Amino acid sequence: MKIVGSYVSPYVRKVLACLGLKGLDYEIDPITPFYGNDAFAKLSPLRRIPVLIEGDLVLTDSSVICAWLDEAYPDVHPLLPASPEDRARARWLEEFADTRMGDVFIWGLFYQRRVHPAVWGEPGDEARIERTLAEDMPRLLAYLENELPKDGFLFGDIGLADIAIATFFPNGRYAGFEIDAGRWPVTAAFVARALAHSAFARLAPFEAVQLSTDAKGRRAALIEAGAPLSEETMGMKAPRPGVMTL
Ligand SMILES: N[C@@H](CCC(=O)N[C@@H](CS)C(=O)NCC(=O)O)C(=O)O
Repeated sequence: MKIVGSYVSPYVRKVLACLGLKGLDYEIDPITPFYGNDAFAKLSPLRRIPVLIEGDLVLTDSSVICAWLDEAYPDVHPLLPASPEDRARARWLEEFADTRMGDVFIWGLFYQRRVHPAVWGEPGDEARIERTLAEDMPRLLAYLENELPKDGFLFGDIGLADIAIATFFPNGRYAGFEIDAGRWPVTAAFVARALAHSAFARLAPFEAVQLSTDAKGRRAALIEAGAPLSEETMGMKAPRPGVMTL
């Protein structure tokens, strides 16, 4: 099984955490989507990561990939709870995370502070960052504070909904945002619990390498750190705007 996408994408992290829960081996081509070549564009019509490839099967979108993983490997660590009602709520929380948390954490913060300057060599949108921190983030955290459990995970053992939510917080931190545990104690404790789980914790060293290296030295440094890199990459040297940034 091969995953295409950078270790610091929240959607790639979500898929890798689910693969970890299921104990499945994979190799990874950890590209930033803007550097994807024509072969990548063929596999991922929106030129987004993650992509999963297994033989002739090519899947894009983290939710599609995780749903397939759960259906193809149902016996080890099911990702969704058992009852139809709980499954529906888990799917809603996954959708909320993918869509709204993606807008706030990624397009409002991480993209502006880390990706845009690194890829395009110019500062991100400061007005958008300010608005995100002042308005969007508090509203989002107020919602999560009511939805998340005080102890443990949403539906017993850690599962897809927990992972889909927690995966955005490392990107917040990489963009200089730390959750205020005094104001949002339930969410802060939940996120700390989830990120300490081995499904996430074992990925953290590779994220550190991804963030601290440039495109030239990255693959060698990741291999040195023990990351299961694919032999070939779909990365190229110059970036191209994505569908959302054209
Ligand atoms: N709904 C998609 C979102 C994937 C996504 O937006 N990935 C980002 C990286 S974090 C990306 O590829 N962005 C490039 C772009 O939108 O041009 C999923 O769940 O996989």
